[in-house]
Amino acid sequence: MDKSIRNYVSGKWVDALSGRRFESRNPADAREVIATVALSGREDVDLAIGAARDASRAWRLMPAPKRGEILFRAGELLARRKADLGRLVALEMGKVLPESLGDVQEAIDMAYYMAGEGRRLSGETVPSELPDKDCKSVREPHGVMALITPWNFPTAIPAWKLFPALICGNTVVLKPSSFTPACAAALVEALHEADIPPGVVNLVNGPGEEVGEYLVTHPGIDAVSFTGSCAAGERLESLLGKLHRPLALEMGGKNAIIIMDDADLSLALEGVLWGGFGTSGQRCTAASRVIVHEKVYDRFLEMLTQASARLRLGPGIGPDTDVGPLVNEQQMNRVLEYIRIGTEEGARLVRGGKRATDGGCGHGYFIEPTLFADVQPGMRIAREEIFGPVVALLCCSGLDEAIDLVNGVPFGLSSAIYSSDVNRTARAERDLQTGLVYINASTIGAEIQLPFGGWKHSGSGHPEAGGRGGALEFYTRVKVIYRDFSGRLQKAQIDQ
Ligand code: UN1
Repeated sequence: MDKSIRNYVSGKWVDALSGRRFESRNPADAREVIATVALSGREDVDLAIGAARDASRAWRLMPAPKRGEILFRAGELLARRKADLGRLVALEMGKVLPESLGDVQEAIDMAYYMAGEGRRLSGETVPSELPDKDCKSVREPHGVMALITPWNFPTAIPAWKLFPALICGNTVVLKPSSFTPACAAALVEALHEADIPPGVVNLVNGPGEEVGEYLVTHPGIDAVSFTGSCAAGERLESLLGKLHRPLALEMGGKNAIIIMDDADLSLALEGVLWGGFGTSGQRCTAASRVIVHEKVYDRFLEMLTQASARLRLGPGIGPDTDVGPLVNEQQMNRVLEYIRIGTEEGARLVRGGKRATDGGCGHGYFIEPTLFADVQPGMRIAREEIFGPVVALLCCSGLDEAIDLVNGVPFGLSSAIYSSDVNRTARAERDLQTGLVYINASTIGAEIQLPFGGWKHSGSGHPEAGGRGGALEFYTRVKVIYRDFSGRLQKAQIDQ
């Protein structure tokens, strides 16, 4: 497969003005080019923002249920193409096919859900303290939004941002990760075929440092939503703070699963394998720490060691693959570096730890599922996000210590507890300081109808997904309207 991916500006697929292109390659076999892609410069970003500005007024004034119909049609197109898109995700990003299909399904779900929000988008009406006066709040779009999306959920996360932004009446410029441009283009193609008016959605491709920064700081942008690394998010925070520009950030995690001595260990084992090694650990919600009660620690370690040895590495599209490649060489090297750090810090490497090159893995970026035992809370591998198939096992003496360990890192995205004691799980539910808490389930598996957002360094407090209380808060701004029909001067707080 070798696609040609262009930018999408004013309803047309266009090359970068410079004519330059870059390549998107298969991480399971880097010899294979998946797509050649328009390499944008500042002038391409200017055009995209100009198109979004021109389209802004008409889109804002289109009734939200009508906007919803377009989103619904895009959802139907995605659903019809799910099998092909799933394959594309597996090829370009590397995750296994069932997960790739799930990625696409999440985009479809979001399209349908946000289409329905077009008939809700509610504000408030409340009584006035004065006679012959009414008060209401309405939700209005920001205007033109820049959306910056990562490679690990190459259709789901762009959809998390696109569909809420659009239903709320914003026009957008999407800058997807330059490692998964074909997946993002497929999503935009569905909107194009669903007859989204020209200029409402625009797509520019290129690396974050060049194109992304220019885009988000551009005077033509009104608000920004970003998902990606902490380092990039913090940089955006400092740049956009000065511009007083609304910014939603979803960044890293150092998520943990607690396993109590009364847990169903087989169920917990499945949760750890899925949370730790699913998507090769490349999820912001990945379970990279497992905190096990001392009474079951040795037994669980043994179970996990054996089970992780059975995981099969291979290309995402392979029917027998359990764990796919890392997305690129840089990520692979970063993870290998963390494995070196863990060993140097004195953690006990019980499984994996190396790049895998056997059995058809020779030209891809594979790392063996890796397990460190006896990890101490102060170690870097227990505190920093690794974003790879590396799980750190820590031991605890009871629930309070386990909760302190979960909370004792700068991140706060997701956490989980396995226990059959309802009182213990209730205490965990109350005291865990993460935006997502799972009971007897792994750290991953968020559903789109509820907000998704991290606490502390994991996010900026503007969750994705969900409706009111979730994405719709950030993708709109609130306007309060007071209407006085008394025909005389009335003064709030003063007239009694
Ligand atoms: C991410 O971890 O980067 O919760 C997003 C899940 C998915 C979304 C995860 N629905 O597993």
